[in-house]
Amino acid sequence: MTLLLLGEFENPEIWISALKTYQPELKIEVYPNFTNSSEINAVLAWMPPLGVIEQFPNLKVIISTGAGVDHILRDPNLPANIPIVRLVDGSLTSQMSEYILLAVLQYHRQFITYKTQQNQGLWQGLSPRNTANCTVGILGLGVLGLDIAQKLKMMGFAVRGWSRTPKVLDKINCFSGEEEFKLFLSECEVLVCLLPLTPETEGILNQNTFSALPQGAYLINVARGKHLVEEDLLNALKSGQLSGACLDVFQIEPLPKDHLFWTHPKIIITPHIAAKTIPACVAPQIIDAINKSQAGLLLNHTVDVSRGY
Ligand code: NDP
Ligand code: OXD
Repeated sequence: MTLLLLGEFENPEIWISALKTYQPELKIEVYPNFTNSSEINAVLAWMPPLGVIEQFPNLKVIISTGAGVDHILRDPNLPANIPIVRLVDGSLTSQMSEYILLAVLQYHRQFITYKTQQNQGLWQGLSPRNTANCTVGILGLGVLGLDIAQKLKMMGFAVRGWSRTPKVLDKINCFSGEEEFKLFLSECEVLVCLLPLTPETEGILNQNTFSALPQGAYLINVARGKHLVEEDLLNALKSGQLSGACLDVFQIEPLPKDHLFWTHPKIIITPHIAAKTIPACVAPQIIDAINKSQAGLLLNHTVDVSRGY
């Protein structure tokens, strides 16, 4: 049984060592260096090169090294009927919630203005804001969206969420489907995007969405760069419809050196680090997926390819 690491891996050795801690006898190869395509039974992938996965006739499972799977599903030649598994992991969830909490609090407690005032040597308190009056809207109430929704609720924010299917959650105002999208947006002072990238969600952070938000709303995008129409964001910041944005993901990554976002005074950027997979934390679930797929058992966290997530 052989596992192939395929695509972008900053440090394959760390992955190999983490996986071998749990299954020392597992044979692991790193693309493009593999011995025999018919020996590959499992692929662990991040941004796999297109057209490669279909070359393995005895493949039993494709595993994403992250929570998202858009980077795998973009391959038009994926073999049908091979299960795709994504990671659901406590360390990913808590990193994501920490990042969003930081971004929400930075906006809510006006740290960006205080930093400007510091640069000007200005000692001046701004009007305090009542947390209960600040509505944070979460696009996507899945594993990650639900966790941050609950944490923000515990901190006293008014929280609402939007999902594809209806949900009922304690003290979180839930909306679903296209028909309730505008109603959901109408009170979001802060909008957080935690949707998977699918044909339905691509470009969802656009001028129509921004104009349905209260004036001066703040945007946090931690999902995928392709959710955001970047030009629409720049226009909304210029007009004051949005007061600022915190972005972790971009249409092109790494963000090109000459991109306007780098120096925009109302935009905070980070290099796709909101929640980074820690190999030692996720190795057990990867080994479990490999072993179950070989034994023909039911796998956890499989993706519904027809839904795209
Ligand atoms: P889940 O699959 O658990 O949740 C997805 C949520 O989005 C669900 O609530 C789902 O609705 C909702 N959704 C999907 N499609 C639509 C739609 N068309 N309309 C309305 N709601 C929709 O995903 P996770 O929470 O685990 O992860 C979300 C995304 O976060 C990942 O796909 C990835 O892109 C991104 N991510 C980014 C990271 C970073 O470092 N920046 C790190 C990790 C993840 P329903 O509940 O009805 O199914
Ligand atoms: C993920 C990511 O999907 O890091 O896990 O973006």
